[in-house]
Amino acid sequence: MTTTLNAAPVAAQPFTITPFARLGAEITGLDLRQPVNNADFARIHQAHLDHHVVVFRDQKITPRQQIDFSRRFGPLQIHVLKQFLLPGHPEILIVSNIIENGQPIGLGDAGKFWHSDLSYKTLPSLGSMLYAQELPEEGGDTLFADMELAYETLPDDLKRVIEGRKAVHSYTATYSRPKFGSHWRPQLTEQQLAEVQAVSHPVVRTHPETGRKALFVSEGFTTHIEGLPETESRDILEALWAHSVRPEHIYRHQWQPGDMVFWDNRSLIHLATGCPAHLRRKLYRTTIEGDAPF
Ligand code: AKG
Repeated sequence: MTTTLNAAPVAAQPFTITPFARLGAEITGLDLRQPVNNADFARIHQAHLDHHVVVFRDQKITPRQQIDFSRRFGPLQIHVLKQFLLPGHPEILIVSNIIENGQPIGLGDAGKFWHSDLSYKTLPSLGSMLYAQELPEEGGDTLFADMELAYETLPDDLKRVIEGRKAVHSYTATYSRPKFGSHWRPQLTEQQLAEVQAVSHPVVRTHPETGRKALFVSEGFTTHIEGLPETESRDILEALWAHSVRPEHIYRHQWQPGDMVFWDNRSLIHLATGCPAHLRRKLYRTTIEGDAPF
């Protein structure tokens, strides 16, 4: 005789989703240390699609729990800068300005330019989860710009010129930009360089889940629009970047202890505003793989 052990059903959690004024929503009353049942997961997934950024408040999770929860949205991507991965948990990238024993403990300038995570990969990221570990008393905000709204409100002449075009995204293009200074990022090995070959993606992408169109270019990683003379490509990209980050497209996240922010890299770009160098800031990022943009 065989006995079947029925797993106990996972209890629902009575959490609340409260939209922000312009973009984004916060989720309160959800404890990510506890299992999240399928119905609750579906609500979170929908909130992410509807609001583009969701802020899970008051979390007290371990790296393992962050990884497991992130994985429910898709496979995780491992950052090319292996020296900044959390020991024992390579799925977590440490984002930090902290220097210990003369060495940075994490990626100090993640987000110095507007960007969409891993847009320089063939399969750019679906979304990223950034979980606060140590927050400065001053500064350290993260800005998010709505690239669907940016596309919708783009003047018709710009829409016409980018229609059907592709642009090149490169991880290393930013290395040569004077704004970064001379020592902001470590040299890449041959193997690391091979992992980040430039790719091209549509300038306007269609969200694979909602069908909505968004601009998919950023100051951080887009180098040029294919098939246009260099100066025209530069002028158009600068016009697109300026339009994307108009104040009415932006949500400013002011971090609170326990925040984990989950944004959609298919519909947003983001920027770290930075904080005074003497203040410590540390966050853990998981990055979820998405589809090839179309
Ligand atoms: C990233 O992880 O891609 C960032 O841009 C970090 C944002 C932040 O540190 O506020």
